[in-house]
This record gives sequence, C-alpha cells and structure tokens, in this order.
Amino acid sequence: HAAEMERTFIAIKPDGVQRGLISEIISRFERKGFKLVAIKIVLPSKEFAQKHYHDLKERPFFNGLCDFLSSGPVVAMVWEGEGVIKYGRKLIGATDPQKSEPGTIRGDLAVVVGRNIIHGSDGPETAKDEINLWFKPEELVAYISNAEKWIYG
Ligand code: DGT
Ligand code: DGI
Repeated sequence: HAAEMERTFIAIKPDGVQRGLISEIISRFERKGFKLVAIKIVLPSKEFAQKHYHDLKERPFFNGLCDFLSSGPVVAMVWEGEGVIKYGRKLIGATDPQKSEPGTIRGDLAVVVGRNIIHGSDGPETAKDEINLWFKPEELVAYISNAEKWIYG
C-alpha cells in the first residue's frame, strides 16, 4: 500500500492547547489508524502565521486570525496514511463549529469559527506546502508501525 500513502499537516491551535485538548485530538487521529511522523510545540511569530495563512490575506479576519495563531503555543504535526488529507478534514469537521457534525473534532469540542481549535491541510498541494513551511525534512520520521498490517491488511 506504500504507493497510496500520503501526508498531511495538522496543527492544534493556541485555543486547543490552552484548553487541554492535545491528547484528545492526537488520540482521534491515532485510533483511526493514521501514523504520526512529525510533532513539535512551537510559538509561531506573526510573520510566520501570515505565511501559513497567505491564501486568506484578502479576508477581513486575516489580521485577527494571524494574531490569534501567534498568540500561544501551537502543536504542529504531520500525519501519514491512506487518504489522510481528505479523511483528516472529515475528522476535523466543517470550518464553522456551528456547522460541524457531532462526532467531529470541531463539532464535539468547539463553538465559534474564530476559535475552532485545529487546522488541517485542505488538499495535496497545501499539504506539501504546509509540511515544508512548518518542518525541516529531517524532522519527518519514516518508520514501519507494527499495527500497519492489521490496519491495511
Ligand atoms: P481578537 O481575538 O481580539 O482579534 O478578536 P476576535 O475574537 O473577534 O478574533 P477573530 O480572530 O475572530 O477575528 C479577528 C477580527 O476579524 C475581528 O476584529 C473581527 C474580524 N472578523 C472576524 N470574522 C469576520 C467576518 O466574518 N467578517 C468580517 N468582516 N470581519 C470578521
Ligand atoms: O481550513 P479551515 O480552517 O477549515 O478553513 P479556512 O482555510 O477557510 O479558514 C482558515 C481559518 O480562518 C479557519 O480555521 C478559521 C478562520 N476563519 C475562516 N472563516 C472565517 C474565519 N474566522 C473568522 N473570524 N470568520 C470567518 O468567516
């Protein structure tokens, strides 16, 4: 199944960290069967936040969003697995927690769009760009998990 393996960038934002939701969020990805290949806690600068959200620079909430992302520690991660980019978004739920289904991370754990606790890459191109922005190549760890043969058969 190595050919179908993909990687996505997932970040627990300052609200998720401050609310003590790190383990809750990690465990949802882990129990699903996805593999953690990079993780660190960082305090992004405002300039870094602007790079991360560059696609949103014309939006009225861009400045507040970048202030928010740089306001506290962020847990930056790379998760690997078949379909992890698209299914990661499904685990996360809709951008606006009022519209996220129960059972999703935002649906279960957040209330407003400006404090939606988690970020996940929205496609293969952004996944690649965001992984490169947040991580050096040597911070990504490739390894065989013994669970894989039970997850993928
Ligand atoms: P803060 O955290 O002190 O920057 O204030 P919040 O809690 O309102 O932060 P946030 O990130 O929700 O919004 C930042 C700014 O962006 C806020 O001053 C209001 C503006 N904003 C947020 N959402 C929208 C929106 O949907 N439309 C417009 N026009 N402005 C918005
Ligand atoms: O990929 P998502 O995080 O689900 O959504 P996105 O890339 O469209 O937006 C990035 C972040 O910007 C989102 O997690 C929260 C914030 N955001 C998006 N739309 C709005 C917003 N924040 C405010 N305050 N108002 C919005 O309409």
